[in-house]
Amino acid sequence: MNPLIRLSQEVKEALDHHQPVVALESTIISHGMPYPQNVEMARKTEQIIREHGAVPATIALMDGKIQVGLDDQQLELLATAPNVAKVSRRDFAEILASQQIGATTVASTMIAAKLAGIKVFVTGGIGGVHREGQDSMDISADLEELSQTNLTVVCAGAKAILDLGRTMEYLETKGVPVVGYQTDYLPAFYSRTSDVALNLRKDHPEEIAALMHYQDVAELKSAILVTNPIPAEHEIPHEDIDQIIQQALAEEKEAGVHGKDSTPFLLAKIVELTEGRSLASNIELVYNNARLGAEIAVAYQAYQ
Ligand code: PSU
Ligand code: MN
Repeated sequence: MNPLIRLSQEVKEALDHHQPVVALESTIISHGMPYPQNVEMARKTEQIIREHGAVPATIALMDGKIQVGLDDQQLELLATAPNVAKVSRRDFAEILASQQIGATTVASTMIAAKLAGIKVFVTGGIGGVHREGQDSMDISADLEELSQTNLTVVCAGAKAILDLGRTMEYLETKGVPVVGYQTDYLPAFYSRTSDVALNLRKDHPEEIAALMHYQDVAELKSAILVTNPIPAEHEIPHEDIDQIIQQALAEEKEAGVHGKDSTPFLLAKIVELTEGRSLASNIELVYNNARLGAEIAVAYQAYQ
């Protein structure tokens, strides 16, 4: 095992016994949701993964180590401490070197999961090409990571704060298979569908496990991105959310927010403008992804 990795007891035992493990990110906890909903979401997500036969491994940087599997105290710290850094690939070494507390994004959680030997990772939404990204060049490092780190990432698509069409073009250029789980169209996070058609649909976790197997054996170095629509009873229709997103983007421009503060700013603004409705949806889609991620990790056991 890589010397920077520090495993919790639960994760260590699971990996030692080749049991299914599902990685979880921590930026969603520290920078994606308010307290105390963030810590409740994190605990319940872990619980859902256990109930579906896998072991959860929430990842963060602390004490100069990559912590894989967090105890209650560490989770609480990530959810409440004001000085938690948002760590993407660029920031990874520096946060370790300076022994700061770092919450991992999709990109950096992928790096950590790969080092720990974990094949499946569950999140809410990935970063992507921001609207007007063709001018600002604000393209999440998540996309580049998906192109170079082979594991399976389960998400609910991408938020409409992003340019979904350009995000998909980028992933196609980089050779990342994007799977619609029981859908032919890219899910748009709060909404079950967008108008972006996908070229790959899978209806069962076993089919995704088979895809993972061939991705491995063919030594394709990119990730597989599984997009899982939010359950219908929790979705927010396009008409409702689009206008809110427009307003959040306008306020961001006015406040002059950019770079790594952009996504957290927009997420918090949308929660505020929807009076919490978006938060409830966000939490439910993570639970839905946790169920699917655990099922995929269990199905992948057939190939280990
Ligand atoms: N999208 C969400 N919720 C999130 C994030 C994205 O709906 O919490 C977080 C994830 O950690 C993702 C990161 O990896 O934001 C992307 O940030 P950036 O756009 O700065 O790369
Ligand atoms: Mn960015």
